[in-house]
Amino acid sequence: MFKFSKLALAAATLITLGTQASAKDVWNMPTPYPDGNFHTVNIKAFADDIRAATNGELDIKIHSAGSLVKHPEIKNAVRKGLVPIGEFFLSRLSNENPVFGVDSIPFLATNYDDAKKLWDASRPTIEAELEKQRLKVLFSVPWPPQGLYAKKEVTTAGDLKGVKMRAYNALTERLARLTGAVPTQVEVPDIPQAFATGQVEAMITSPSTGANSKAWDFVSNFIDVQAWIPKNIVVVNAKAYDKLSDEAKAAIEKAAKAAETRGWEASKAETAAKIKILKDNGMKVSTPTDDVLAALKEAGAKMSADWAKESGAAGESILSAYQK
Ligand code: PCA
Repeated sequence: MFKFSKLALAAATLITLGTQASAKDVWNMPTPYPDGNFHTVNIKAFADDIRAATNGELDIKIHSAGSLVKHPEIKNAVRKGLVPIGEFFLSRLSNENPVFGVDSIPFLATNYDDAKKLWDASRPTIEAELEKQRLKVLFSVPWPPQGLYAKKEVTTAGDLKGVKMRAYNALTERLARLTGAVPTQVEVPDIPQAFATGQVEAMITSPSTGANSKAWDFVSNFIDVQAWIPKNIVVVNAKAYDKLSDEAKAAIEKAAKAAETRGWEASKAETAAKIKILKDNGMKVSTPTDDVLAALKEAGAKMSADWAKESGAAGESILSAYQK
């Protein structure tokens, strides 16, 4: 009897140790985008840095392309502690709170300098809002500027009417509607299938996602609109973070800073490299006609006005910090 309880005690101790950071921690990390995508590559380097800095005590395993948790569920999975850490597309959360969507307002920030300014201006609010959900922001990395992919040529505003348009959040849905297109939500891994089955015939996304999806298999035109520069964000469950040793926390902080800097640089390099791949594979790459640009800008202006109304004082303070 005595022997047994001693054994039970030892087992209980082991189990307790297993949940503490001093033992080896394996963290499963869901991400939405494919292995070859530059965000995923950047996150793998982030995990490698942490593994090296902690001598393998904190081992982050990446599960890309929604393979462990589907994109729409990633934020809540981290929030609930089903996984300790995850990546998602920040402006997906604009339904919860418009401040999360500020980087996806058409034509507000369309080059990297402005996108960086907008991130600096919005980061404190976004961090505070996510902190309310016990989510700690580690880093955020932009996609290249968003452009229009279409099966048919789009040279006039009228060419967008009735077009079945892939959307990736509430804002792209709204933009599609405002230009007369018909939106459908499709996650990145499902893009080729959605085009192949005729569910969609156009989309607004980056040269990266176009090239990663082999867009030339299903569309011929890329119009380099440079309409906005949206971001992915990596967050950690605050409770899981708090349990870590000081050493592991420091390793995460350092790796996160490096990942943000590296990711922004990778994104800039990605833009021209992936446009070249689109061209090399026979796609027609063009700049928007005045008519198409005017239609998109008109829609963008409506969306900006709506956003300002919906986001209230929080939005106002982000915009005034951005415009400084
Ligand atoms: N690619 C992702 C988000 C923005 C982008 O460039 C997507 O198309 O869903």
